[in-house]
Amino acid sequence: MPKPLEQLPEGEIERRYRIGGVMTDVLDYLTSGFVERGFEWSLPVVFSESTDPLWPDPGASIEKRIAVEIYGKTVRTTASMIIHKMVACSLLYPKLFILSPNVRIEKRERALSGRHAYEFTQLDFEVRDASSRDIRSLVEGVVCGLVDGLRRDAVEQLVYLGRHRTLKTPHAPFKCYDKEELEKRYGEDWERQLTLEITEPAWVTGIPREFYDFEDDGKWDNYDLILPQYGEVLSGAKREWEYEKIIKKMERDGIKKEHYTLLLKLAKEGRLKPSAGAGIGIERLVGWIVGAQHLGETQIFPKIPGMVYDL
Ligand code: ASN
Repeated sequence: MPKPLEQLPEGEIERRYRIGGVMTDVLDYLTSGFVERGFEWSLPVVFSESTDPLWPDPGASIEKRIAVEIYGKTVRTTASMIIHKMVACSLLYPKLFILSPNVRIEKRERALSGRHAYEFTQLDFEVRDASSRDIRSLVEGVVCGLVDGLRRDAVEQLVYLGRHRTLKTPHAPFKCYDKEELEKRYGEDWERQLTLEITEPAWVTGIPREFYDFEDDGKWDNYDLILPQYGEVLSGAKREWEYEKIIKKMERDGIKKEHYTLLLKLAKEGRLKPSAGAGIGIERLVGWIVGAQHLGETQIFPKIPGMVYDL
């Protein structure tokens, strides 16, 4: 399990320094890539009345939800900026991205997965009037360009980390699997099995989950990006924008409508616009690139489920 910074032996400090170098290159590439593609870069928020319900989500495992009272109102810490993205994308920026801290108090047994942290960073982005296909092509371009760029410019770090030979530039378009088909083939453990089977990043589509992902007649227009030997690094979807549909899904899922007052008001007034987007887990992406055993190795101040260090 990754130790806190002040307890790391010298050799490990050197390794972390190299991982940090890759992190800098990844953030540099991603942020400039999105800016060059015409996205506005917005700053994140921490407290809001509405945040991602993370429910129902087959992948969620939340031990505790954080809600505090400030100025006479109950606010929640950001679980993801999905609601903010949908609103900002409808009312202001047709294309935007945010590097946002996400707080998810995962169950403590998830410390062992090596892929969970109770605080992590997402590059969350959204595009007005986009289709799922548009977003998947965009992501494929970004991922291929990123790996290509690192293989060219971060040779020293990748050689040191033992990844220069094994990290290969993927080929777009990535393979695409239907979640139901995978479940038929592998059963409930489909994600792990797929992770072991693939040698390049691959898409999984049609995953039943939160109300904001678009669903038509039981068919979900959403996607996860799965990295070989690693697992899910990105999730996204085309979004719901119509009031009646959102209300129906919230009622079906037992979501508290009073936590989504503004979103519902905008949808009712027809001010919520169709969009699609996704969020990339930065620590997971970097963890895969550098070959980390635990994503806490990519965080200077690890936030491992169940373990609260000083910083
Ligand atoms: N960022 C994700 C999305 O865009 C949502 C999430 O993180 N739960 O769909």
